[in-house]
Amino acid sequence: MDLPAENVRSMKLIFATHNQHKVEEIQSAIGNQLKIISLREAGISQEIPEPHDTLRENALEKSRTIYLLSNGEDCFSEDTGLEVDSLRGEPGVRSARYAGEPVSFSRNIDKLLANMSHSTDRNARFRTVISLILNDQEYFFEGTCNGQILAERRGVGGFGYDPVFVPDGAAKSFSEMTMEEKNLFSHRKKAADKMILFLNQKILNT
Ligand code: ITT
Repeated sequence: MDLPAENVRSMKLIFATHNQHKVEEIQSAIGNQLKIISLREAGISQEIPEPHDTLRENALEKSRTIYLLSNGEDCFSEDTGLEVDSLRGEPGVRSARYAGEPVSFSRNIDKLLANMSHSTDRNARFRTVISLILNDQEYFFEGTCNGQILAERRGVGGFGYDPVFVPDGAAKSFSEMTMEEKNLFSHRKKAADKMILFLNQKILNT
């Protein structure tokens, strides 16, 4: 597909995720800089596989799947992992299903806290890899957020591991923050900003 000419605001991109929290966060991170089409709006309900051992490969699998299902629409996806130093990078690429199926944010946190019960090193980071397919070309953007894992949950907002993660430089857990506050630190926001910058530059150079 050709790039819509004048600016990024007139572009539309399908966001290849079934995680509604991610849709809300990406929409908040991007604002009105470009139009995001959710899978629901695109009429796509198929499960998207994420069988690989790296965030990058899984992100690419998701965007390629939606690219094919949508007959070649521009789209992007992201894969995110929580990497805990004292657990040698776990749960990492397995973050969504750390405590097995069916996916449960609560059981994942229980398992994480149990595995870290004797850890004095609480260092961890969220890492997001965005995979963008634009005009049949593939691009990647990464964002990380370093922080600490709490010994117990704090706050009720957000999703996933947010109740036990305090980003460096903050006093609150992600769950205690508004979405705007989380965006000041967020791995996802950093990766999204890189994609927007890339799209703006691409259009300027077209
Ligand atoms: P899609 O594959 O459909 O996008 P998903 O939830 O399966 O959705 P991931 O494979 O990227 O997404 O799973 C990453 C998991 O890591 C996710 O299920 C959460 O448990 C956790 N996670 C991701 N981003 C997070 C964030 O910003 N805050 C807290 N936990 C997060």
